[in-house]
Amino acid sequence: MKFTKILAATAVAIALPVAATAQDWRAWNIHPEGYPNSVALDQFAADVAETTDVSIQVFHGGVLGSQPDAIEQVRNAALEVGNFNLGPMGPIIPMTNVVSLPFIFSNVDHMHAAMDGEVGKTFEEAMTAEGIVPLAWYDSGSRSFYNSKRPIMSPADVEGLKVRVMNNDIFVDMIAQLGGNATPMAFGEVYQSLQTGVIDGAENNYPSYESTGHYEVAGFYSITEHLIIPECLCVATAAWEQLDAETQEAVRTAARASAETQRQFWAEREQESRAAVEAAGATVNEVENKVAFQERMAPVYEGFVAANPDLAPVIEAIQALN
Ligand code: GTR
Repeated sequence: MKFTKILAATAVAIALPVAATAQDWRAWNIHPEGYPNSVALDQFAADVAETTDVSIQVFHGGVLGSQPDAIEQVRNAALEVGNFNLGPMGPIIPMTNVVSLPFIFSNVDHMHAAMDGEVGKTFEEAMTAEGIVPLAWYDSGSRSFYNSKRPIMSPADVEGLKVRVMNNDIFVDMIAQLGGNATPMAFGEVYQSLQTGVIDGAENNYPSYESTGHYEVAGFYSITEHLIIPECLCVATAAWEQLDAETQEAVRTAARASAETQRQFWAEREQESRAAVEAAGATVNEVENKVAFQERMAPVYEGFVAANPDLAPVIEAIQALN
């Protein structure tokens, strides 16, 4: 309950201690207003303002900087809140790399089963210890390749393509195994790089392919669904620890409700975005033999497990849920 409300309700004139939980937070968001994640973040901020003394100002559209920088800032509590994809978190919190392994989840339900269960708790502990508390998991659908040159039907079609990836060596390796050349790049730079031919393609879900306008400059979208990466609604551990237990509970409740909203809007937006890009002239093609792509990823897994033997049980726990 808000301190001011308590004060008004009790009408106590004596000097009560200022609520230790009064906070002004800033939230980082890469997406534009109206995007499912943005709607969910706005709801989160409104609910938190309603039920606690924490006030959250949400900055949409990546105006607070690139995602890798924002993750660092939340970790150092220079920023308090962020909606992060776990892809670019891997270089900072190694455990999160597990969900960036291509084809680790066979579909979105598999991802939800993992993140809403024990695997999600394991991630929560590891992330919290590294300075970032995931309060709830958002959906990000599945990512597929798109480019300006040709439809991708088989791994051979990726050969020689310059493909933008999120900031993580796993994705560089993933593209290399398909014979392409990966360029890690900030999300906000992709449109111009596609337009000027610095890159030929990238990979993302339908809503981001559509909201960024990438379909205008890279009109072949091929449904490889090679990555299904969860996103978190995250708060800086240092900021979180400033809150008393009651406030933490209220913030968590608001975060869970925002995740429900996000997942609902997400499901609708995926379909709308696909229809919108096709109506605008993009060519979307099914990929019949996804296993051909999956098989190419064996060295990515081998290299990852060799470098991170402690994470093998997490991979196995996820695979066991399939
Ligand atoms: C989007 C995701 C963003 C960002 C972006 C990217 O799908 O929601 O957080 O990771 O992809 O490709 O950089």
